[in-house]
Amino acid sequence: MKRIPEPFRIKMVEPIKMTSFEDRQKALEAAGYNPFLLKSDDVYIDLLTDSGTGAMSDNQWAGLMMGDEAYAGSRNFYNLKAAMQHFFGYEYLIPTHQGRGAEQILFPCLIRRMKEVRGGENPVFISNYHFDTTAAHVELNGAKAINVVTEKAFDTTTYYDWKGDFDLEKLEATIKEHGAKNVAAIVTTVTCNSSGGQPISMANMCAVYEIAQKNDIPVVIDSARYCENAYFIKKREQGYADKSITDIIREMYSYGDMLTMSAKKDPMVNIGGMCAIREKTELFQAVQTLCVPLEGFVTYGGLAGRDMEALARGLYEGADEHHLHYRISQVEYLGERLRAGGVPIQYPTGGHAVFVDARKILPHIPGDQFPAQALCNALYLESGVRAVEIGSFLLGRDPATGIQKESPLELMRLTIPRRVYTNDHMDYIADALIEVAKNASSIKGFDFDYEPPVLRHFTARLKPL
Ligand code: PM9
Repeated sequence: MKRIPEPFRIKMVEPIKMTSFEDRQKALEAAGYNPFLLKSDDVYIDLLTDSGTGAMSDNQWAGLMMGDEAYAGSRNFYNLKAAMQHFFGYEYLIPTHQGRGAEQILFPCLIRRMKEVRGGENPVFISNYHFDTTAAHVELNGAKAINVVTEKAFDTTTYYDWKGDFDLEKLEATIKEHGAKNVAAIVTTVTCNSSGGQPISMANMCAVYEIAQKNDIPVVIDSARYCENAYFIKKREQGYADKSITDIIREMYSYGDMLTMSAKKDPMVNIGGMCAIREKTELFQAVQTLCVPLEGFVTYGGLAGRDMEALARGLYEGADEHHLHYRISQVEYLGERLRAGGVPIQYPTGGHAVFVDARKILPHIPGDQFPAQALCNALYLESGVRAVEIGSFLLGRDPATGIQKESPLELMRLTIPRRVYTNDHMDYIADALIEVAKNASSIKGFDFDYEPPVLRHFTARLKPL
């Protein structure tokens, strides 16, 4: 597997330090065996998330000095709006502090619109896969979050180009079952984080939009990793090899009516998000109205002017093809090294992370003892690498019955921050995990010491069994 050299020079460094096995044992115990509760200083390589952890460029840092911190009408808002229109073609922008900020102001308005305009009573959202905060905002607003991703996503060993695609038959059947008037929105997540950072094809996005239009349902594009999705389309889908990433992004967003974005991912800012709507409708006015008390005035939405400037510049850098080629190749390199070392992963490797199939490595640990969490803890102890669980621990309980939901997959996500770690770091991670997997039979499961009622994986404490 070829290593693509970094398309940047390193101008500033941030020291990281390796700790001893004993230090890590103590740190993990103090953190209740939940890597979210570790201190960053106790981590050598941090693969918890690619969200807000990327390295900004000199151009973005320079943008911070150009902040116009006027309370209203900051010039940076207009720069952001111009960049947003350039890529997405949506005219109406509301900045937010991050992705969930956009969800919290848009989703209640979509539900109200569904009730008042379309006469629905029992709101549901349908997605290829709702990310956990997205599902939480759906549920906090009294609606149901239904996922209809292709079944192929759950077969980690078999290669499939589009493991982020909607199962179109299931989508139509779900609309029929609940009644179109009750579907507050269809959420197209690009790339599909929960199925392994897997892309959705242009053909599938187009078909989803046709179904939505036929049923008068709005389509929201959850846009955390839209550039990575566009790159996969360019590389894998017939007819796109000669198109620019910008043109591919524009076509992708022609198959949606609005977007929410966690800008902490592809546009490489440490904080920021957006909600944008194609047309000026009552919906836009309702979202703006909610933005003021929940996020901030409509031209800053919780962001400083300087943050909006860094984001405006990041939208261009995230869509640069050289950057994307290196980015996707680095993640793929780690995936291929692990596969060569006998570690089972979601295959092909996703855009932002390698998802390791913990169920296959630890078949002796049942779902309710959190095998992927156990693997994260074992990897941390071995190497100081912090990964994150995407499985039963994250999924939680059915809010109606309190019973642990059954997770289709138990995954450990090795999430690669953008422009932060070198290819040598990838080798270190691969060597460590291959070693852990060799001794998997000695790894044990976990039970709760403390379990919060909502989004429990962030703050829960565990005890080893
Ligand atoms: N995703 C992630 O690590 C960060 C939070 S959990 C450590 O994958 C999608 C597809 C996401 C996402 C966050 C959000 C929420 C929405 N959609 O974190 O609020 O992957 O900016 O975005 C995380 P914010």
